[in-house]
Amino acid sequence: MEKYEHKYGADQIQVLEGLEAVRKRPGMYIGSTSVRGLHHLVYEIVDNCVDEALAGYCTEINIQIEPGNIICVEDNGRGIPVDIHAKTKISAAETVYTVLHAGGKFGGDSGYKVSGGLHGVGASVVNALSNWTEVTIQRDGGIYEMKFEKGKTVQSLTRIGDSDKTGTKVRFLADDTIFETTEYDYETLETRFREIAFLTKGLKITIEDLRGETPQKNEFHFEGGLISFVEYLNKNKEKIHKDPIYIEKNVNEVPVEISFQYTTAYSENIYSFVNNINTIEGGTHLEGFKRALTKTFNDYARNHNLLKDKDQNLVGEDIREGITAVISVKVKEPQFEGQTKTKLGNSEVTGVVQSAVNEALAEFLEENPGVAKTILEKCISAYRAREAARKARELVRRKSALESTTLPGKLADCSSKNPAECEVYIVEGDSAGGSAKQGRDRRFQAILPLWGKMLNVEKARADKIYGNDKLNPVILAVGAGIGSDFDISKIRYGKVIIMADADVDGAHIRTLLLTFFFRYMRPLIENGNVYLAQPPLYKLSKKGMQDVYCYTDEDLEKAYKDLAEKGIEREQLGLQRYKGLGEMNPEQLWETTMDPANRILIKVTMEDAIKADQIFTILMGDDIEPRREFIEKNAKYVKNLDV
Ligand code: 28F
Repeated sequence: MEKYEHKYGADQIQVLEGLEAVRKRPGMYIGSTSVRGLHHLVYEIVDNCVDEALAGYCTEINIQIEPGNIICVEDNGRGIPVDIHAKTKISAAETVYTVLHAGGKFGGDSGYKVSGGLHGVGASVVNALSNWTEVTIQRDGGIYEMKFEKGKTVQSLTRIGDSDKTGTKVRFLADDTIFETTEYDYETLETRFREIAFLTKGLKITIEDLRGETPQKNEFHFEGGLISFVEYLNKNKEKIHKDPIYIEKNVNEVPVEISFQYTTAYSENIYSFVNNINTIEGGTHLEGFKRALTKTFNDYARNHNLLKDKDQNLVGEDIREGITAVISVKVKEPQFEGQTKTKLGNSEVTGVVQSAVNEALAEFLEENPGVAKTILEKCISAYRAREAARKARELVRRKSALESTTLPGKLADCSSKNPAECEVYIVEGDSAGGSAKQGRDRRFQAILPLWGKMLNVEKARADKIYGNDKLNPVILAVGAGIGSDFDISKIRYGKVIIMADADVDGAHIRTLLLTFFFRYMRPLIENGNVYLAQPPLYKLSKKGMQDVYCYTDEDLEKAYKDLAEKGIEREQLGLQRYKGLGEMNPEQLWETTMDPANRILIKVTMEDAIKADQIFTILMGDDIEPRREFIEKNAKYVKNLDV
């Protein structure tokens, strides 16, 4: 058996320093050591497989979560090169796994390196942050294996057999002294790999969970690529034209791929990606798409007399009403900006996307006059609704200007007027609202009780939103307007906290409010001002003992164990399961859910909002079938879901 021995030369020292740096400050390389950082380990490895697919050599990627949260990823690409570097006496493969950023396998030439959410820190970071990593490579007729522990080579590349296949397999166990948790969330990984399969036409990705007694497996393989992605996003919506429109063009060596389809919904759903990274904050590629869409549809409308000369131009908002779109570009040197580094800054990309869309869309509309007319009719009616909404808003403004208090009657405001320290609790139901008003700290906490079912924002156009008596109080309390008028600098509270029961009604209110904020006050979410209050699920009590509150089932088990260690058995304890906020008196509500000293608040992220929006579409959309599916899947919570 041939074994490659090597000395600890200068570059070996440099390797050890590099990996030490990663282990000292992991957050610098993978964002955090929370479950999000843990998932990034998998994304980094899979991105290397995706690069091999983009280069045209890999058609399949299999991911397994093995018992003990060991990850196994395998591709059928060419296999990482095993030749020995003349100078370092180390194989290319070992270099990729031990030298930081050594994975940039495609420089400026033919292919593209997609990079994970953290811009391709590479496999060496995964290696450094894992208790152990083993790599098996098949190529050149042989099977090669190498092993590492916390980044250090414990077995150099060794040929262990023959093979007539090619590919790379990596298994690793994340280091539990570095990560808060090493428990992978199957649904999160499944969602990301479905997205990658949509973005990489023809690539087959399977993911398997072998941990529990109920193994799960999903296979994603979309020859339709972005077209399939749009069809998936529109699954529960009523389309107004049969097939998604598809544009694919290479402009100045920037591959542009776009698909979009209009539905009867009023919201716009546009997802944009750069090198497979979901640019939630948008950027120049999205800007180029929006500009081209507006220009092309207006030109077509004028050339075909759908817009009279005296008519104003349709604005972006009218054109994008009801659109579901996915934009995917690949950029060699992407510049990411924004709060969460998910906004594309490269200015040259705007023009690239604009010219690609202008040309391809104009041609499509000329060749498909029926579709063009249907879409434009919707845009023009949106224009009319916007006019009506403007008038309605004027009316509401005039009306509220006339009324002495422009604040909703139900709002119990706080005395401080400094938004940075103020917070408003939007509370479900008058009873909980009542005890929240009594329990709160009125200096910086305002309470806005909401009652009954909120408006079904899916069906109502903007004009109904302004006037609606259920949402108007929220709009007026936040004080920053809605839609294109929304101005984040005018918000009256630094935190908008949704406090609803843990039951299905509470879930319904949460979904509706998140959908409303996502569609009409999106900056509030992007800016991290929206939170969910987390009331306790249980209370353990015993005479002479301080009440113990538990927020999850795991908390409860842990409390039982801790108390048993103090000699207090389960039987001696009273257990109350909270069905709703109304069961807590003001002091308990304050102490457990409102007091900043001990409460638990969950900050709403854009992903949460997007998921709520999709759930909302299922609950409120027109198709009955998906709603039944959703309810059956979530039946265990359903109390009286009367949607
Ligand atoms: C389960 C994880 O990492 N797959 C990979 C390749 C293929 C090549 C490569 C990777 C060249 C020298 C930098 C093969 N043949 N799966 C993976 N498949 N890296 S990672 O090249 C690495 C660069 O070092 C590859 C010809 N060119 C590239």
